[in-house]
Amino acid sequence: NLQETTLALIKPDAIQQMGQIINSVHCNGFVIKQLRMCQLTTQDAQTFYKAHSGKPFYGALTTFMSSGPCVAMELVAEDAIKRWRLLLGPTCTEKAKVIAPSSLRAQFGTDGTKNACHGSDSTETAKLELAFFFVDRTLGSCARMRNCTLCI
Ligand code: YYY
Ligand code: MG
Repeated sequence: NLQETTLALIKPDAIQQMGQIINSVHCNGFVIKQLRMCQLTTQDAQTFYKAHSGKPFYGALTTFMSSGPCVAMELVAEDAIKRWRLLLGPTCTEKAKVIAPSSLRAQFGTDGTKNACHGSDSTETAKLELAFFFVDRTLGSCARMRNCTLCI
């Protein structure tokens, strides 16, 4: 029954649908505590997904994640980690379309790698992933990441 926080990402393939995705965030009872839009470098993407390094999809995943802007959100809700992943649906978009057609990945994903959104999978990863995106808490400074194509 405790309020919990999780890291949610809108990935580059779904950035044009951010309005609909943020609407789902609100409709499903999540509160947005922090939000930023940024473009990861390949190195940032490799660090974020380092748990998957060595897997056959790692190269395609990190190339995709650095191919355009992401929206990162700190979401707060009761049971936020589990409930956000439930709203995401299965990792593979094709599978999501079959078994969870109203999930975010079914609605907005492209394929097994370009799957619209991310959610932390445990309290430990949520803490690490939130620190990855929201380290800069200085009021009034530009918190953009290196090589952000929105500004250069
Ligand atoms: O946590 P979740 O995103 O649902 O899946 P993970 O198993 O942690 O994989 C991270 C990320 O890697 C996934 O969102 C897409 C991509 N991926 C892939 O491209 N191909 C796979 N067979 C498995 C995962
Ligand atoms: Mg994962």
